[in-house]
Amino acid sequence: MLKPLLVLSCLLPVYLMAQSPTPLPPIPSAQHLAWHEKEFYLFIHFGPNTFTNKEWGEGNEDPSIFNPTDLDCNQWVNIAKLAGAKGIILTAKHHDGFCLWPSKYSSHTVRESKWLGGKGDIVRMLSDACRKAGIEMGVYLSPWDRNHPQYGTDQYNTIYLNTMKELLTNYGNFFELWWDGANGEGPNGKKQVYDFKRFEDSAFRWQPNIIIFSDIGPSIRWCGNERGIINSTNWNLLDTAGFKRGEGSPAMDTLNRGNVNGKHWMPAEADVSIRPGWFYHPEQDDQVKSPETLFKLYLQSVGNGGNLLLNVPPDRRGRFHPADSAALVGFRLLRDQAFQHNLFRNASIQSKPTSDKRLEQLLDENNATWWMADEANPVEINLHLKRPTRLNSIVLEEMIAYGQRVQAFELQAKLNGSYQSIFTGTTIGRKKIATFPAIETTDIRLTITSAKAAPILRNLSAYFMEGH
Ligand code: FUL
Repeated sequence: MLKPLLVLSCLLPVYLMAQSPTPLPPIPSAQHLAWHEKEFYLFIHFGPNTFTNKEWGEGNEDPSIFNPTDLDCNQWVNIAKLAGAKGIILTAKHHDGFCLWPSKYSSHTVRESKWLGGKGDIVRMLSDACRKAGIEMGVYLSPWDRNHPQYGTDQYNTIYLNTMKELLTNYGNFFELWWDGANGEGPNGKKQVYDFKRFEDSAFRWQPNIIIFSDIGPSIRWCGNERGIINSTNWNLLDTAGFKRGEGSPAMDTLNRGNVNGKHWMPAEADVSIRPGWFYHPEQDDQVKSPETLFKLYLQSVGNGGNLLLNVPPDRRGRFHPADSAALVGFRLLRDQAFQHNLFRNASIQSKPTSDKRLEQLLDENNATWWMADEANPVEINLHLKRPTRLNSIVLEEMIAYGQRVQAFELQAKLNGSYQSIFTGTTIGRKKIATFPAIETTDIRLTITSAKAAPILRNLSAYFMEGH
C-alpha cells in the first residue's frame, strides 16, 4: 500500500517543476508574442509627396505627377531581406488621401495617375513580392484625409471602413495596420469624429491576427517620439482609459516608458526615418543615417525591449536610393558582428538562494526554455567563464509570455579580485541590451533587486561589440 504513495511523492516535485508558472497579468496575446519576435522591419513612405518634394501633401495634387520611372517592389524587398528586416509597412494612403491601390472609394489613386497607364497597384506588387521572399507586410492607412470630399462628415467613417476592407480582404494577410494620430486641419479646419471602435472591430474581423498600431493601440503603442528611441525603463503595459489618439493621447513620456501597473499589454514601437524626412527628397541624399547611427538606434529601441520601424523612402524612380541601401546593409553587418560570439555559451551558472539544473537553460539560446527564480527579491545569478574574457555587452531576456516582472537589476563583474558594478538597469522585458565600457573578467553577477513577482528569464548572453 505504501509503494504507490512513495512513487507519487517522489514524482511530485518533478511534476510541479514542469508546470507552467502562474502568469502575472496583463500578458501578451499569441499575436503580440509573434510581433515581439520581429524586432526590426521597414516603413515605406511613397506617394505624390515623393514627386512634389513635400512631407504633407494638400490632397489637391494632380495625380499625373505620380509617375515613378522604374518602380520595383522586389528591389525594396530584396534590400529589406539583406538588412535582416522581418517585414515592410507601406503608406497605402497618407494624409493627402492618394491611394497606392486603385480604390473604388476614392478618385485620387494610382488609377488616375499616368504610371503604367493607370493600371498599376503598388499594394498588389508589394504583397506579391513580400510573399515570394517570405517577409511580412503591413499597411499605413491615414485616418486624416485631405482629399476626400466627405472628410469631416459621418459618411467618411463608412468610406474609411470600406477602404480598409478593400485593403484587408484583397491582398492576403498583413501583420500590422498603422494609424498615425496626425491632423493638421487647424482650428478652422474640418473636424472628423472617427468611429475607431467600428474600425477596430472590423479590422480584427477581417484579419484576426493583425496587430493595430496607434498612440494607444489597441495592440501596440507609439513610443512617443519619431527619433526611434524607447526609454531604458520600458513597461509593455499601458492604461488607455480616458485617452484618445493624436491630441488627447497620454503624455509623450508615458508613451515612452509605459505604465508600471498598466491594464493592457501594449508594447512600444519606435518609428524613425533613415533620412530627415519621411518622404524622399533629393537634397537629403547626403543625410542618410550611417550604419553606426542605425546600430545605436537598434540598441535604444530593440535593446530597450521594443520594436524598430525604420523608414526608407523610395526615390522618384520607385527604388531605394543607393545611399540608403548601403546604410541598411552596413547596419545588418554591424548587428551580425556584434552578436556573433556569445561569450556565455560555455560559462558555468549558479543562482542564490537556491540553484537548480534548469538555470543552464538560460544559456542554451533557446527561446522556448526558461528559468524561474524561487523568490521574488533579490535573485542572484553567478556566471563563471573558463578564461578571462573581454566583454562590453550583456543581453537579458524575460519570458514575457508569463508577464513582465523585473523592475530593477544590477550587473557586477569581478575586477582585481572584487565585484564591481558595471551596469544598473530597471526593466528587462523582451530584451535588454546592457552596454558598458569594455571589461576583462572571469566572473559576472546578475542581481535582480526588484521584481513584481518571481522573475522568469529565458536567455542570458554576453558579447564584445567592436567599436562600441
Ligand atoms: C506622422 C505623419 O504625420 C508623418 O507624415 C509620418 O507619416 C509619420 C510616420 O507619422 O504622424
